[in-house]
Amino acid sequence: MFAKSDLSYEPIPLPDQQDMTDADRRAAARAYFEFMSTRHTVRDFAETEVSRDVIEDCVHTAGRAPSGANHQPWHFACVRSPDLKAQIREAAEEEERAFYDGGGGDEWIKALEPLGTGVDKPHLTTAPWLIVVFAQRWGEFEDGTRFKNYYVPESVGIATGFLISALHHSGLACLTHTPNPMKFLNGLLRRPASEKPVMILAVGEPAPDATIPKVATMKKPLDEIMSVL
Ligand code: IYR
Repeated sequence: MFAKSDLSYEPIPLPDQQDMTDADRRAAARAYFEFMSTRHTVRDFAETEVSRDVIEDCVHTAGRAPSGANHQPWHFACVRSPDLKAQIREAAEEEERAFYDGGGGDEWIKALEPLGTGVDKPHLTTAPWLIVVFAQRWGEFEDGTRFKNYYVPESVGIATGFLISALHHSGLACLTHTPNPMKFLNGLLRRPASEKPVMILAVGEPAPDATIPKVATMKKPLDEIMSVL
């Protein structure tokens, strides 16, 4: 993506900033909190189609995230092919079977009980899109030479957060799903060995009768997650 010659320092004025008063900011911050508080992880999806443009704009937003040395060490493989989704489901359920049969360890499996998760992953075929997030361990210049990436998990985590909030903003629900190990995704989605699959986001409209586990709404209070010094 990069040519070595692109990488020199050239400051430009900060573009396109909002002009807000402190009162505007208080209203905006509160409204965004209220809006994001309506986001819930959903496991039951409607099969209703979601257009490719919507997914493209949400992934475009993810690509606006900050990253180590601005290397943008991510790739989002967006799967809508029913055949590929079925193959992903089959491989993921096989791994989940090993996990829930004891591979995950007693403590981990017990911690998941209140969430009601299990081996069956119907969302992998019912959701109209699966977005598979890949982290690029290293990058390549146009001439094929490699360069190191920095803070890769942090950068990909931030971009995925941008993606989840863009999906919610677009009226879509998602489920972050992490079968373990996920190496099978490189083969199915033809991604290079330099990329590590990080998670699958099942994306779509929630089913009309979708439920969520009550514990998932129990968020820590502000005074537990924030200190002011
Ligand atoms: N990958 C498994 C297990 C799982 C792990 C965590 I941490 C969760 O928050 C939920 C599930 C699964 O998807 O069932």
